[in-house]
Amino acid sequence: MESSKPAQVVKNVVEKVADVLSPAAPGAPGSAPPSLKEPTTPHDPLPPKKEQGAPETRTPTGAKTGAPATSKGQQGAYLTTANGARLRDTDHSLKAGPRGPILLQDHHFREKITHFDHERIPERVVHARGTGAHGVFEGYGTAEKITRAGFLGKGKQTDVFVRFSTVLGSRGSADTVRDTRGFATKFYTDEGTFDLVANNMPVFFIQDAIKFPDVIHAGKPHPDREIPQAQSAHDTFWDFVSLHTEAQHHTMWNMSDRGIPRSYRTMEGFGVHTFRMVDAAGETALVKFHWKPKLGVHSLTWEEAQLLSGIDPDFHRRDLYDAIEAGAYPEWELGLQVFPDTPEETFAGIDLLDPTKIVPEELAPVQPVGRLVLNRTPTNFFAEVEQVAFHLGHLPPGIDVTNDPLLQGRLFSYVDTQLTRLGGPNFTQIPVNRPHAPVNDMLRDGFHQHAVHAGVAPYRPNSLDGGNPFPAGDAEHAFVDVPVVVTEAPKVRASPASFDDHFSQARLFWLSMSPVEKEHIVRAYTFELGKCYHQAIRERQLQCLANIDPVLCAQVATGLGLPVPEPTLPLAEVAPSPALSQVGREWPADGRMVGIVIDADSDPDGVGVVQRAVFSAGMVPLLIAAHGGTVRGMPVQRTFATARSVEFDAVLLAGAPAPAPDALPARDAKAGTPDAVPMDPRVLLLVEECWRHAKAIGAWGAGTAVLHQAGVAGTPGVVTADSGPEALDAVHRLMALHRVWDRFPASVA
Ligand code: HDE
Repeated sequence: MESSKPAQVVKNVVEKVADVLSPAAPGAPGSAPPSLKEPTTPHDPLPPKKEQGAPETRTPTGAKTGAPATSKGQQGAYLTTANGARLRDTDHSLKAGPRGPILLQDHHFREKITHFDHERIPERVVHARGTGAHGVFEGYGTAEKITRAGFLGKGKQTDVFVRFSTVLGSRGSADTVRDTRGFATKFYTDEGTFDLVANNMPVFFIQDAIKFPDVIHAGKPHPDREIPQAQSAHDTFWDFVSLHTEAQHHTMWNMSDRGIPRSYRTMEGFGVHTFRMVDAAGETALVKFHWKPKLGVHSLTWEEAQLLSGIDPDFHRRDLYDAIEAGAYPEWELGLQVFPDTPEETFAGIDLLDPTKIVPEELAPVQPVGRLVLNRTPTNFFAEVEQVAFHLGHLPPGIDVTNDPLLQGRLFSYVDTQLTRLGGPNFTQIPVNRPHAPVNDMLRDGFHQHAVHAGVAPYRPNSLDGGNPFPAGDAEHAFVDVPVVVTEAPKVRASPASFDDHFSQARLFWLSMSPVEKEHIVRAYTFELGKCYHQAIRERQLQCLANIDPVLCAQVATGLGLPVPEPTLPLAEVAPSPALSQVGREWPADGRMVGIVIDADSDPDGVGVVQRAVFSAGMVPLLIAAHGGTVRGMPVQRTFATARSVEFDAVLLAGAPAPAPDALPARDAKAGTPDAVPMDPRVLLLVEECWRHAKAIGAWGAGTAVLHQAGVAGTPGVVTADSGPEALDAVHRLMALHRVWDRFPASVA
């Protein structure tokens, strides 16, 4: 097993192994916590907790290397007011006697309560639920021939902040719902901030920004009873997309496994629109942006996604932070599809301004231009993740927009919404939004102004401030709008005829899927339409499916118990794009979770060897046992009460735990199985679910009995071995394929 990590990551992992595997590690269960003093006098914050194995939690001061210099709060020992006066008491309001009314003069009470009353800001109208991380982008230099953007230069490193999100749910909604995901990146380049505000799907529901309120109103909860939360499985959504058929391609992506990513780390990202790049000589090219995850594209199964919504609604947040804090830094390559900038703005007959269309990678390969590594979690969620503000108009010299009507509308919307959300026009001064390039604008005053601008002449021309600031020219790397010719045309509310094709690429996507992926799509449509109350809406969407593919339509119609409609349009002749399928390739398993079940007789030395091997393969081992604390000196990270299969990417069985006193009633041992011994039913459930979700399972020694009793022994992706390392080796190889695909039924060829 080879680890593909850089030296620093390996170092982190090795240190972590030492920490977590040592029963005497500070804070480990069973060891005496060294600094757990009662909070009566000021003392140093607690060291990071080790109990749960994965995350290295920050100190409460946020004083971790890399925290921005602006970070403050809870640094000192003594409590003060917002103005710095030390306080003697914050637990009692100032009253007229111990039983009397509160006095208006209690300025500390009023400051504390008033600030609290205003702690919440409006959530984003879309993409409210999200998380983020800091990192570094390094250019390869390969894009230098088409753009003068300096951050893409060879070896150039640029700080970044990335925010991932779902679209429809509120800020407190679950991470694993079926939805599109946002993937917005802020590059703090030397030439001004560049925001690549992308999604994990390359197409959008609508072709014109003016339809955005329509599609979002349809997708959000019903206005009368405000349900369902973060779901597209309801009448208003399907009502809209079945009538507004340009949504059908994006809807197909949502119904595919792309709608339920395993992790933010395993998502592709797409700029969706075509952008224009310009080189130093003023030559232009059209491009589409792609993020390619180093770990490959990997999704949850629908049942996992549903279980996680209840068991761990923060699953994607936790996954991102755990991976970064364990040193398994998520990585993506930035790639470009490049097209000649012709007056038609088409490629291979595809209109590059139509955001409901892709250009298959087989026709225009994605060319890598740089690498993104996320290596630092936020110090303060609100300050960074909530307050970050992206905008498509944040463009460095060398990148410009096109006339895609969706892109054009977005250029207006982002700042407009941020003015309300962030309370005024000065939000670029918030630390996470501050450019790293020097700023010398003539914008002044307004709510929440933090700058103390010197000078008297924020206007041009002037002589009082020495004529400053001066406009820059090419030599000073000024941003220049590409002088694209605007054709003489009447002013109209209309779309080009090339935007009329709404079904061919939905069909292309469907035909590009493997049988198991098709099966998942059929089930997703059947589930979602099955949740609609109105039969007319189901029938109308079936009609759309008939125009995409007869097999898809027939399977969904069968599931719904409805007749199969005839297509109303000829089926498009399209060549599949194998690059769209997630099945059939191998990927590194970095940062994935391996559950190891032990019982009261498990051998600590043997289990320790397996734990270290899991770590050195770049993954995180979590010991699961009947109770917390330690088992034969081994620190336990999960118990049968806290563990559920959905948290793990694979499970190893190093024991066959007998029913614990607090277990639910045990199922009778399966008659006729070789090891029909009483077993904790929660372990059987764990194994059964892992099997159902097509995860690799390995066992050795006593653990093999669990396989027999769960009825999965000898089936694909279930490994028995003579030793733990051998079982792990086989399981690790299976994990590279992401799932044991053979286990899924695939009735749709
Ligand atoms: Fe957005 N979008 N969007 N969008 N979008 C917002 O801006 C909008 C679209 C995307 O993590 C809002 O600050 C319009 C496509 C992401 O902070 C808002 C249209 C793509 C995020 C807005 C689109 C996106 C947003 C809400 C149709 C993929 C989260 C809060 C013309 C390429 C950014 C905010 C974050 C957020 C408007 C369509 C991606 C309302 C009008 C297409 C990743 O301004």
